[in-house]
Amino acid sequence: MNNKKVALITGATSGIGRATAHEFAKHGIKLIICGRRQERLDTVQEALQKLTEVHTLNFDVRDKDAVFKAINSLPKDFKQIDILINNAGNAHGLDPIHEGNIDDWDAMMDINVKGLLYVSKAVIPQMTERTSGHIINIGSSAGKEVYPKGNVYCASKHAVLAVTEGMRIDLNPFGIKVAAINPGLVETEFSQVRFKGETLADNVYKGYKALQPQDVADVIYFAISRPAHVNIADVLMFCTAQASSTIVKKQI
Ligand code: NDP
Ligand code: 8X3
Repeated sequence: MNNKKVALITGATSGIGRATAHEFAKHGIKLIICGRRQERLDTVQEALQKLTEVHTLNFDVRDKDAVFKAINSLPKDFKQIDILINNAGNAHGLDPIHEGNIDDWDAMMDINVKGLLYVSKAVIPQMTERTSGHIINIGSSAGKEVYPKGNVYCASKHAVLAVTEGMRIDLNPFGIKVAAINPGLVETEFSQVRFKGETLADNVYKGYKALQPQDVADVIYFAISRPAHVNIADVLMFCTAQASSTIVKKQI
């Protein structure tokens, strides 16, 4: 009999999600890795299948039908999801509200909030049925405070925190753990996406040591490896150089 836990990680093709997949694989957790870039999924799968069993799912979290189709298509060995890491997301743009781009707003609300809800809706019923499971939503320090030009991204991450708290309350009768892990600046492809590949993105992590994806993966693994009676409900983590969204000590 195979007793290994199964984790589904969204946004596993890059950054925090990919580092988490690596960390979980080291500990023998079976993985369902998700993202839109199939070649990246294949690369991660190839790297990790020496350590654990890995299944890939390619879908856009914005596409409700694709989310359900993908998760319902899981083979028998991966059907029981014990751990859900809702990580897929990004910032799109950094503009004052009166100059914001509506397509950017749609992307952030559709991916960071609605996408997280769709994936959760597809996974939660089997957790309530089994009365067990662990859901970790990747929020942000931007879900705890609003910074200049952060407006809609901050709103999306405040929503992630509200949804997390709502899940924790509603899933309490089922013994399901729900948590939010909220990092500050993490050096990933995040700024490339936010600034659409502009050179501005190159400077975001310069002059200080930002959190690395592995730092966040370490905390996620710590959270999921606690004893059954312990739920790490909410974590705010910064690099040492960062005190708040707007205060970062940089070498000039
Ligand atoms: P990356 O850009 O490196 O990774 C984002 C991941 O999300 C990719 O794997 C991407 O996969 C996936 N993704 C994005 N859009 C979609 C979509 N529409 N459908 C499916 N998957 C999608 O960024 P990070 O690792 O930094 O970001 C991960 C999470 O961490 C996000 O929720 C972000 O808001 C949060 N966060 C990041 C911080 C930072 O400073 N970097 C700080 C705090 C929180 P693909 O493109 O293949 O679909
Ligand atoms: C990512 C961190 O400060 O760019 O969520 O919003 S920040």
